[in-house]
Amino acid sequence: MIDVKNLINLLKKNNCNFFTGVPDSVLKVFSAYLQSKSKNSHIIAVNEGSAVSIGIGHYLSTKKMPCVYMQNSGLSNALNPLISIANKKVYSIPLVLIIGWRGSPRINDEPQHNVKGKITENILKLLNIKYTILRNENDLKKFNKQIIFAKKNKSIIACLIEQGVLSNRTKQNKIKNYYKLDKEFFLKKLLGSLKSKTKIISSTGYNSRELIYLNNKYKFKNSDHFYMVGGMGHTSSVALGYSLQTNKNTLCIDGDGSMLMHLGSIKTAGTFANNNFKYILLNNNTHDSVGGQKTYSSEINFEKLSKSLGFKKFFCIKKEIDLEKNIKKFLSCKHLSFLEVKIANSRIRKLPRPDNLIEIKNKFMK
Ligand SMILES: Cc1ncc(C[n+]2csc(CCOP(=O)(O)OP(=O)(O)O)c2C)c(N)n1
Repeated sequence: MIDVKNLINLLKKNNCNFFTGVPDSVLKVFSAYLQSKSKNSHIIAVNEGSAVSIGIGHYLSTKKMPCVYMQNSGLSNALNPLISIANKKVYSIPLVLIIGWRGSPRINDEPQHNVKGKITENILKLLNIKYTILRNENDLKKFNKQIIFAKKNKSIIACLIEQGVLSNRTKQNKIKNYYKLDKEFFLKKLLGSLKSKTKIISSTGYNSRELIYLNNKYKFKNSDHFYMVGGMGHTSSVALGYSLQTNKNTLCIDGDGSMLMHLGSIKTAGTFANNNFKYILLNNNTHDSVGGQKTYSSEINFEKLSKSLGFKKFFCIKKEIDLEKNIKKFLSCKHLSFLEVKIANSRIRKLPRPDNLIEIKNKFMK
């Protein structure tokens, strides 16, 4: 194991003291440490390409190598600025990448992570990015040498970290709840209020897993589900593409982290969606499922935002009172509508994960 403090001190010793990235469960102690100790030099980005780009900008103004962290699933979001701007043969910008390695060949993970995990090293090799697999404190020495090389050579360097490797000896804060409305209570009422044959497309994070849990528990019959186990931020696009070819009610249930990751997609939905497309934002102001890091979405006026992006009606729910009535108003609205639900974090321990994805897809497509 590696004490996260030692990893961060190694970076700082190399004058790499600006951090930006997208939260990841493997790296949750890393971002928690930054949040408590380096708040002023840590930026939580909405997606990994944006994190790399913030890092590039930092280098341009300071000549100092930034640290960009991400889950390996987000490496593909990062590819564009990594290849087309930072690459040695383009602008040659030195960067340190800290990559949470879901689905590494040593670990049996969920299907989407297993696919990415097996090719992560090859992606780095293809990009000519030297990397160290960090498994214990000794590996930090090799990583240190690579950082010194990258600084001198103005190149990109990376490390891969598997689940359970990083530890944090300092006490960690509990995940904060920004809102009160209970998630299970809301989703149960929602699923119980749907017309038959409603199609639901839900985001990665706890949202899909909470829906699976509720469907198992209460055996709701009126909806078919497509769970976005990966493709974070693309929930509304999948829902849009689906809804345009059907008259069926299509509900997109998104998280705030997921929505912000590719916020522009909501504009596409606002422009092109028909009235059978309904968008629900479960806004808990956190990346609940990967450690509770803030998304800052509580600062957004979603009524103004959604209306300026093309939605005709906006609804907001934050209390249990009149919940069913308010849900029905939204569901029966004949215009393109957006519902923001200000909601508490998930309270269910050990949420289930979707297991047979092909069966789920076939059932959804029936
Ligand atoms: C491209 C990509 N980057 C990062 C992740 C890691 N990740 C999984 S869920 C999640 C947070 C999602 O936040 P939100 O949509 O608010 O849902 P919540 O966690 O609150 O349930 C993140 C960052 C990922 N799956 N894919």
